[in-house]
Amino acid sequence: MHDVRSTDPEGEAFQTEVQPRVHYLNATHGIAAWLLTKDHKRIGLLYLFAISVFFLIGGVFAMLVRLELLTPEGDLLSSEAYNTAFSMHGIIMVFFFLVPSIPAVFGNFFLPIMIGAKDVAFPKLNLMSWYIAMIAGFMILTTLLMGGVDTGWTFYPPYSTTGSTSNVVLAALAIFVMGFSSILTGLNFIVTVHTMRAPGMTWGRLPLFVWAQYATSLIMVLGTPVLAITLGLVFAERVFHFGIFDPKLGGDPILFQHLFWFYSHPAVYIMILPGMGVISELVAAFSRKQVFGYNFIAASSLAIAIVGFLVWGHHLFTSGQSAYAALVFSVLSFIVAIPSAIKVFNWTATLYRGSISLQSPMLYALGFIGLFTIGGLTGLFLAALGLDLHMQDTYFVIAHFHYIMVGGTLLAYLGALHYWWPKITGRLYTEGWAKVAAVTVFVGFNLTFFPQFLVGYLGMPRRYHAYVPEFQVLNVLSTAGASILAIGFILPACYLLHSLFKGEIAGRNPWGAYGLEWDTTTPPPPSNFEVTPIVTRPAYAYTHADVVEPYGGTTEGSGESGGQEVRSV
Ligand code: HEM
Ligand SMILES: [Cu+2]
Repeated sequence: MHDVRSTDPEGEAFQTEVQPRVHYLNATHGIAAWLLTKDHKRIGLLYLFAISVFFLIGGVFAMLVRLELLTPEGDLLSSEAYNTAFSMHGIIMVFFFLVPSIPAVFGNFFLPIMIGAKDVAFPKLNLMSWYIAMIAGFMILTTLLMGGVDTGWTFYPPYSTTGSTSNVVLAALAIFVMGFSSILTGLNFIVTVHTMRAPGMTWGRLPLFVWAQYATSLIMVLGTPVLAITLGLVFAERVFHFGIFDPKLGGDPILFQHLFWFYSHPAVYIMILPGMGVISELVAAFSRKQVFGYNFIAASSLAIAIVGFLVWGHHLFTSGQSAYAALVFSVLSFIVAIPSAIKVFNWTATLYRGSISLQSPMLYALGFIGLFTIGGLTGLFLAALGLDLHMQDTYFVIAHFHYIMVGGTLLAYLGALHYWWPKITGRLYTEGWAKVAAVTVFVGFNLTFFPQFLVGYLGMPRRYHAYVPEFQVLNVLSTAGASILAIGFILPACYLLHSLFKGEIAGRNPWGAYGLEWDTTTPPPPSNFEVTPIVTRPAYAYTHADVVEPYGGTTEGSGESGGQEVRSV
């Protein structure tokens, strides 16, 4: 990361500036100081550590699934073990990695800084959320050691309530508990954005990452309780034999699907919206431009949060629901794509005639835009009733959601990690390796998942551990891609760890980017700012020159006067 953008003398000064003697990393020492911290930045790092472990475990299960599918016969794993492998992969990746990923790590670390606050509104509750997540994590790991569950991440009854093993009970409870962590984090962010903004940080000046976090938090608070209740009902039926979902007991299994997807469709937006927020930051910073259509991007986050609650029935097209309901859900699903498309068009318009620099975070952002578009468009294929009848429960669906959840959210997560790493750790990483990793991830990802669109369209069902030999070529390509993808994840783990100990010292604003997080020192002081910033301009007030002026005027005594003047962009 030697080719920093800023050519402005002040920008250079940001680079060479010595780091503050006391910052959040060295303010207090010892394990207890970390485990009892109320500092949102340290809590963000606690989450980073925890979800990295979950990502690793989820990844091992993914590799098991892919290795089994290398050959048409079910040879590596028994069918039961295979069912457990894909179920634990899905459960861990969705509930223990993707849902918390960007909000709990980067939301926690940066949301307060980006609005000029000293912390979140409820710091103790924030720490409690982490502990709740860890209790849930411990429960799911216990489930794993007891043999795991084989219901799929969707827990459909009656199999989950009468078949399977009793591990279902603990797994459902783990997700129930995890939900509380999500709800409390969402609540904390909502109150923080409402009450803790610095002077001058009006709603219209909020960075788009903050808008995205805010919309996500609304879904977390409104949607998660439904999932908790649903899994609570599974628990009640399994343990007390209440007839809720099992037809033998007088229940209705379709009721479960309605309740589950009433949360889980909005939950897919919990997973993608924060990523979209990251991309807005990256596109602006690395095109050196005001984001095109700021208001539309901000409003589309809210629109997604609202309309996302109205489309759950598209997961039930083949469940026997009435044709009229299916029609309505199909139309609404097409509508929910509009706000996503608005974002894609606005990012593209921001790139247009921007002064683009292809540094590693930007590579992830560009990857996101392309892959998310493919994921979204194939979602529309599935939202079309006739096509979905053909493709329901095939690998096409697997490819669709991985293009969004891996090609989208995970790329955004990696982009965020690379963009904010110098600010978080105070160290630079090797940009050359970072670029190699970004390209490796992109190539590996496409090789893994593109063949799955084809094999799914040809009719390969999901969740089977053996398949007809005609499908082998595409499956071998997919497994080869997964191996490349794995290298793409191991690389950042290596050079980021190296950077942690040996990396060059990072200045205040290594990218020459806009935003309060780049105004404060690196790493930030325990209370984020020495002096409360006063915000005088809109977000992303990039000028055409490579000049970076502080966003908030009075963050620091570094003597710039530029920060005070109001610029209209
Ligand atoms: C453009 C907006 C989108 C549309 C129209 C759409 C449409 C659909 C439809 C109709 C299905 C059901 C397919 C079937 O089971 O036959 C589906 C499945 C799925 N989608 Fe999307 N989707 C969209 C965006 C997303 C996003 C943003 C995510 C995740 C972040 C996502 C994740 C999933 C998942 C996980 C499934 C499969 C669930 C399962 O059966 O295990 N989708 N999508
Ligand atoms: Cu859905």
